[in-house]
Amino acid sequence: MRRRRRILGAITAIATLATIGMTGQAPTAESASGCRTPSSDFDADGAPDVAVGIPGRSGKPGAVQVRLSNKGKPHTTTIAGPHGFGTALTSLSSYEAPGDEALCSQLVVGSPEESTRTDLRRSGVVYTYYWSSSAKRFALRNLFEQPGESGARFGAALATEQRGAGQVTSRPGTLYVGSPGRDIDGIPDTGQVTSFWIDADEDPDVHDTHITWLGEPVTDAPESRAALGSSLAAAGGQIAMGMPGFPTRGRAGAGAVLVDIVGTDPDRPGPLLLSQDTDGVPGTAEKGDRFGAAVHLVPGSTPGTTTLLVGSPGEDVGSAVDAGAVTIARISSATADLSGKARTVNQNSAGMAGTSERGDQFGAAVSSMRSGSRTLFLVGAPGEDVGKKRDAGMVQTIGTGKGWTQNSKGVPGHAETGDRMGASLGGSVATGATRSLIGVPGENKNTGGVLIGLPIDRYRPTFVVGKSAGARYGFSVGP
Ligand SMILES: [Ca+2]
Ligand SMILES: [Ca+2]
Ligand SMILES: [Ca+2]
Ligand SMILES: [Ca+2]
Repeated sequence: MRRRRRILGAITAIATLATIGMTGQAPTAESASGCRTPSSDFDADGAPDVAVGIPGRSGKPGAVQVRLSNKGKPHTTTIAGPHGFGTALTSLSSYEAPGDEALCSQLVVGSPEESTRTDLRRSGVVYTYYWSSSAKRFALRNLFEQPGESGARFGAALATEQRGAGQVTSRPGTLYVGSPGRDIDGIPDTGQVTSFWIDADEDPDVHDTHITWLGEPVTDAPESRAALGSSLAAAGGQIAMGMPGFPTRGRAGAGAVLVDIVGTDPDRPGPLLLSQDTDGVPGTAEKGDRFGAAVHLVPGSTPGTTTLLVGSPGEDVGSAVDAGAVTIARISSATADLSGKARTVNQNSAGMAGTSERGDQFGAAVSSMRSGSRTLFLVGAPGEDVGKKRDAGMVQTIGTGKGWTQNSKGVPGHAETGDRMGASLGGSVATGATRSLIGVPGENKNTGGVLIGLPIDRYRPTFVVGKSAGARYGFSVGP
């Protein structure tokens, strides 16, 4: 068994802001046992909501738009922020006791390009908001950052274990924050993941529970440009942390993923280092594969295991450079070991739509969805060319032979050069969402758009386009 290798985190200096006008709610018998609405339901009306990150391009301001179901009268609200605000999104609970129901689905926004200090650049900030039903707006609850380091990009990725439909949680969730540009021991861009929980106090404190970084004995030493925390996923009691720059076998940018068991037991097994060099994982670790550029976890498809999807958008398939691949691995819930052999698919594999071509970047985003009683794995290939339209993008499900571009029947819009459909994915079942969310951040000269749902099971998807040129609406979608 691997030893626990965690470097227990000293509590780092964290700025918090006082809560803005939290109104206490009287506990009721019905709500006494915790959060009953799914994570994706920010306004707690029983229907999932959609959050869209609009981080802006070329220094333009960022924003997050939330499309609330609002008891059948859809209400759209936008939170403005600096450039990069909305790069990552998730939903977090701070529920501790009856009366904390308004904190069950807080919106968490990563803003890695900003800094609250004038002597720093791109150190990164994370914000939390709660929906104020009386004020009809998201109210800032707190913001926090790590001790200063320019270029750390704290908040470039976020993950929390989500609460699906019918699930109840009664403890604060653990929020994981990636800082892929963090330097450890002076080694550039080693990257770091820090976990937090945020209490339910009126003047909330952010508690950091541990810090994960690379080094003895996970690896021999922190690795230059590993970029740990570039991607994150949490589900089934596990956390997957992508480090697409990790030099597996000494190959720059081959990439790897750390998978750890969530918890505080110091005797629990240490994290698994998974790469294309791991026994039972197909393929070969090569320069620029970027294994771990995207990760997604699906709990419980086989009892006692969690299914991990890992995107390698830089994988070459034959002579097709950066055609991309996705690895599907089952991870033991008890030990975080690989369970059985992993498999890898690309667009040339049986049961896959399309053909592996140069620059497809299949696996740049990975997620999952429900179709009838089946769980399907969803993959984005934002570099897919559609006819002569370069990088129009495509999404597809593994093993079904099905894929969709904006020229597919039932998909609104048109495949155009640079749309990059499938660059981001959200709306997995684990959040309580009922429809997949597919980012099209390059739509209309980087105005961006989001496709809500796919034309399957007789569903008619909708396509929402942003309002501001260059804003990249749909760079992230969630939760
Ligand atoms: Ca809702
Ligand atoms: Ca490879
Ligand atoms: Ca292709
Ligand atoms: Ca288009």
